[in-house]
Amino acid sequence: MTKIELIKGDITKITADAIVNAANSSLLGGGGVDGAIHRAGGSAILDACVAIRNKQGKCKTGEAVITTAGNLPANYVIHTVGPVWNGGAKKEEELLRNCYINSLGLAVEHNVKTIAFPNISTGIYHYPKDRAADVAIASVKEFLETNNQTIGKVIFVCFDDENYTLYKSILEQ
Ligand code: AR6
Repeated sequence: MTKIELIKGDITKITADAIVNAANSSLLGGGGVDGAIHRAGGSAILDACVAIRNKQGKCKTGEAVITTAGNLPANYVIHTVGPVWNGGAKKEEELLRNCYINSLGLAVEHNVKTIAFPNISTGIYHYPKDRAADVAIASVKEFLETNNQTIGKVIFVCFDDENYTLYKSILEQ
C-alpha cells in the first residue's frame, strides 16, 4: 500500500527520491516553485534541462522530463508543465491530470520510492485551487491503484494555507 502524505512547506527542503517541478515548456526556469528549485538545486539542474531541450525540444503541457536534483536533498527533479487556466474548456483538467500521471510514470521507470508534488498550476498559471486539488488527488490515486508496484510514498507539499486546507479536507474524506 502506498502512503499519501500531506506537508505544508517548501518542496526544496523535502528529502525524497524525486521532487516534481511545476515548470514551463521552455524548461529553462521561471518564478514560483520552478525558481525556488533552480536556485536551491544549482546549475546542474539547468544544465540537464538545456541538454534535454537540445535533444528533444520544448516540453509540451502535461508532459514530464527527469533530471538530476543537483544540490537538493532529492535524487531527481521531475519537471512537468501544467496547463494555464483559461476558463476550464481548454482541456485544462485532462492536461493537469497528465502532469501527475506522466510524472508518476517517469518515477516508476527510475525506481523512485518516494515522490513529492507541489500544487501544479495553482500559482502563476491560476488554476482554481479547489479544482486542482481534486484533480491532483484523484489522478495520483488512480495511478497508484492501476499501475503502481514500486512507489511507497507520495507527498503533497502545499506552500500556502489555502491549498493545505483544501488537500487536508479532501484527503480526510
Ligand atoms: N515549495 C512548494 N510549493 C511552492 C513553492 C515552494 N518552494 N513555491 C511556490 N509554491 P507556481 P504554476 C507553490 O506559480 O502555477 C513558473 O514561472 C505555489 O504556492 O510555482 O504551475 C514556471 O516557470 C503554488 O501553489 O507554478 C511557469 O512559468 C504552486 O507552487 C509557471 O510558474 C504552483 O505555483 C508555472 O505556474
